[in-house]
Amino acid sequence: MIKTTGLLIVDVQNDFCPGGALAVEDGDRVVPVLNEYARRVAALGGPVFTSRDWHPPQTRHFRSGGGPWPAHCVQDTEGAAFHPDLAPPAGSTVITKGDNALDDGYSAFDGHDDAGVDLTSALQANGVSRLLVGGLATDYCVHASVLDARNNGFDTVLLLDAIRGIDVEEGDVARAMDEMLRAGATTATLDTVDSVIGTPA
Ligand code: VGL
Ligand code: ZN
Repeated sequence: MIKTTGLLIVDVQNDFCPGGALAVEDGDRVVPVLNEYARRVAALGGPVFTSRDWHPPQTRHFRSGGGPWPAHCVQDTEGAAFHPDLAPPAGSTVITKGDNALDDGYSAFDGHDDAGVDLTSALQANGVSRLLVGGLATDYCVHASVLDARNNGFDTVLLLDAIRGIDVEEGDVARAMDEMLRAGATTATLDTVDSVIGTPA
């Protein structure tokens, strides 16, 4: 059976890149790699989704509201904008999450497109059965999104060369990796992904 492959690019936003409010070390290094994955998926006719953390100024997610994080990715700020070099193909879909003051919105599957359609429905509408996942941060939003992708029945491929983590506590990234693999995620890199997703005929 031919599988349609989609790509989910998680939270490649200025605040998660060096210089940002919640910078992930080397977070910006995923950008050119993800652009190449996006090119390959689009060449196969697959859809590309880019999620964005999109918090209101006051939210339970921030320390100011009792949560764990400094303010980051506040709606309509420069920090919430996608990294300027991220170049998803025309027709890609933005998935907004964390936009409710009561929700952390770690998972892209808790988000919605501009029409309010959730990610699972959007993937199903595109016939996607296999989902490649990369972006930021490995131990938070990538982790939550990969586990939800598995729970929603998608073949889920974690892109090892296109993720970076925070490691608030040392070992967080390793634990997150372990959980994603135990949940049935497989892995690929740019060197191996063509053997997973195929190449254009
Ligand atoms: C994220 C912490 C707080 C993420 C978002 O995108 O991984 N991490 N909000
Ligand atoms: Zn956040």
